[in-house]
Amino acid sequence: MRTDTPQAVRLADYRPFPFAIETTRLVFELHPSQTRVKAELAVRRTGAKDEPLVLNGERLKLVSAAVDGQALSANQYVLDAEHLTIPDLPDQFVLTTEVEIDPSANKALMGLYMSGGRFCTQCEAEGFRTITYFPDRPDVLSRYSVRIEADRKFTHLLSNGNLIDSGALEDNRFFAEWEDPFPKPCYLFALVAGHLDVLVDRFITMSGREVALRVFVDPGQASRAAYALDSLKRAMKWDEDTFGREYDLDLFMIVAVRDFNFGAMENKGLNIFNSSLLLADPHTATDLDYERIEAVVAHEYFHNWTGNRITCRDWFQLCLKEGFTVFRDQSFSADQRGATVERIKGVRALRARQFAEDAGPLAHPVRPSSYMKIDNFYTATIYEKGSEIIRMLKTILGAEAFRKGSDLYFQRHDGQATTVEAFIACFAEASGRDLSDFFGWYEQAGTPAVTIETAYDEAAKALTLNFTQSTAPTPGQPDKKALPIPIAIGLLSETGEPLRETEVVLLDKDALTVRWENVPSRPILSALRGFSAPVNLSTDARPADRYVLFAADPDLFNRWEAGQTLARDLILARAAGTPDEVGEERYADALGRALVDDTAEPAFKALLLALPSEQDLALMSEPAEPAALHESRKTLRTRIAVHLGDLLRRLHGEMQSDAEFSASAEAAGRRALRNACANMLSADPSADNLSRLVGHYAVSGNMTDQIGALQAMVASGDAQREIALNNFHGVWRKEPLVLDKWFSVQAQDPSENALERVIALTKHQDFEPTNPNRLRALVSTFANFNPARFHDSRGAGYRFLADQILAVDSFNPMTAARLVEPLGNWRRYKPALGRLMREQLERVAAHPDLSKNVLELATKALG
Ligand code: B3K
Ligand code: ZN
Repeated sequence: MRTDTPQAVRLADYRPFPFAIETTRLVFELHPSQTRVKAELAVRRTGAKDEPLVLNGERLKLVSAAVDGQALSANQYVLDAEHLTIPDLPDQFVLTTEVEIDPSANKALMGLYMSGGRFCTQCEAEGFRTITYFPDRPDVLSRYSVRIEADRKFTHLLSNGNLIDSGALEDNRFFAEWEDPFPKPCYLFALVAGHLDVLVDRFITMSGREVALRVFVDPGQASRAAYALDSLKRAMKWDEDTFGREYDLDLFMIVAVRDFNFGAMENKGLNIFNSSLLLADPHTATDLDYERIEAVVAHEYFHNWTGNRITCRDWFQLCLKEGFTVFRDQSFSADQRGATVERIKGVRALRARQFAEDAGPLAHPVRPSSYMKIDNFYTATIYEKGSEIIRMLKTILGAEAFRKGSDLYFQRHDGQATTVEAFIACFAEASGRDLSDFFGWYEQAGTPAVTIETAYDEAAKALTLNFTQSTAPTPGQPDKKALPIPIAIGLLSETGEPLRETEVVLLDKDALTVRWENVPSRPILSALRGFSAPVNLSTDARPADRYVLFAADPDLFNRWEAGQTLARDLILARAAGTPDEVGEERYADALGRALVDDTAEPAFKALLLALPSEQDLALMSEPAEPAALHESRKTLRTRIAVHLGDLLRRLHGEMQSDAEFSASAEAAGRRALRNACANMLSADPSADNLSRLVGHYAVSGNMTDQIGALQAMVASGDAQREIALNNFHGVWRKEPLVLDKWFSVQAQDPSENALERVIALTKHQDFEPTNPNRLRALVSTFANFNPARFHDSRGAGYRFLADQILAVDSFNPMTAARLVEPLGNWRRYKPALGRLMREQLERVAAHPDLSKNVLELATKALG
């Protein structure tokens, strides 16, 4: 076990930095293993006279340091592994430092590193300190000018802001000079140097300014950036129309890189993207890829205002930029692709990731109050629950007051590093409402449980609704208070006619009773419409009521939700040994009726066909028994596949389009429904169905169809799948992004020997553990999306994951830490499994050279 217990950072300890860095001049002499970085900082004292200047710096070789041109001798500063400290400084001075770094050895992919022969950077949250000595904290804003010198073999040398000069140097080298007029924190600094192709376009802003748009990709890949570029232009326009936000520089650049720890990064004027979230064409990308590209391009662009122009005072305020920006990208996607379908997908992801986090040992508030490694706090809670909070704010205030509040925020805090309190204060002021209770959503972890009980008074034609809320304790927060929960409710008659339009009830105490008059007949409650709050709702509805909602609720989110709840209860009942066969038939019938409803879109029907995932089911049953849940869910799938076989086959045929590929939401919806039918049919592996899947694979003219067929074939367990898998590998082995899919499809193999397959794949020549995409495609997919096989009764799945965590931690701690989560919820599983999970967590935690990242999560998970 490590002996140096890492120190926690606490919100309560925040102190402003005692110096301002007015300008930052950086000169990079790029070299794969010996890059020189010269920094010239114009510093002004803003704090007390006797404060030393403490700069962060890690893995840097200090070559020289000088103040106002006078070289510092060794006794004039203190150097340790993480800081450069200089005492006795004047009130205003210029500090110059020169360091040497080794980008080629950087496999952690933080700071300056190399990917596919090019240089690139990732600084958020604390990567800049591995580039040069600097106050690496988001509240130190500085104006940057950057000079890059590199070998002529590169075509482009890029940094933030505007290109102001470039030219040739001796020794076959050249340079570029960049200037960013907007003060920024160092986490938004970026540099790219490489041999790149570029896709060029322009955008005219709402005030008539022309912005040059550039997307840089690997040579020969420019046409695959077209969708990203189109998404960018739509996002720029949308932000002007919806939030009044105009782009500010004359140039906006995006660069795609293959080795990246997460999705993308919003560096000022120079976004850097994981190539999986940028490159797309119909042959290699699925509709899901297209959808994510659109959303992430928008997300990073939206950060220009929510994150860059207004940034965070400290990393505890991370949700200030992330929650709001996720809300903005979700609203954009809803406008582009349809609100209901996007909301259902959003809620599915929220429940699978954030509700799971909130229910386990890693639960934390949207604004946490302490951390060891901030890298570990880029969580579903900060992002997705952070977005849900903004959504509720809008629901509670109404669209107009919400917009007034956001206008005030942009106007008041432009150019600042600020806090969540300051943000909420703008909405309180603009709406004239007291939002102090609302702030509880940021400070309290855990998913509230809401109950609604109804009583209908036939004689008085009145309905009484009794609401309660409670939140279970989470680590460090034993007592919970009531939060203001907006609950959107409508009423239907027993025959499915609307009885009362949607109304938002604000449940802001532990219990609340509401009485509605003039309700003509016994109503059916449609509550939490559109998932108006991130809570777990239970009501006194009977299954019969849910069938009415499933068939007729005008709120399509709740129509879907009713189907999910019915399916969930049937699967849980069977897993508990009390199957309801009549109920299962009834459900299949109702599903069949929903699938032939001509008014519903194919994309919506595809969502109706997807049963609750095994992970969601595990969250709903304690202790969870993944094997039983898997079997029970499979039984219901088979029943549906048999019962609705003719209909599914018919839809599968009808949804096939031979027309030219379109990336539109409508066309994607048809493909989604076709794939959903194929997937359901794979649960009934009759000769007819299996040959249908083979045919689906053979005729697929785009990656969505191809991967849909391959997934269904793998799910069927039939021997033909090996032929298809081999064929797929042969065709795509030179396309890294497609090969990732090949790994991930196999990681989801439901058959008994899936773990052996996955272990064998870690020895495959195409498995590259240093590439986060490839690693995630195999290892994370297996641990997160193949619960029946990951939770192997002998603990072999857990042992495999622990081995992977330790191996990856030796070179990339941030990515290793992201693998810990599937072991984290060990308390929720049946004791025989929970013990084995715990054992592996203990083994990880006891490793002598563990990173702080993994140590923090493993220790918290062990509790
Ligand atoms: N802000 C980055 C995330 C950085 C993650 C650092 N561990 C991307 C985003 O959320 O837009
Ligand atoms: Zn973000």
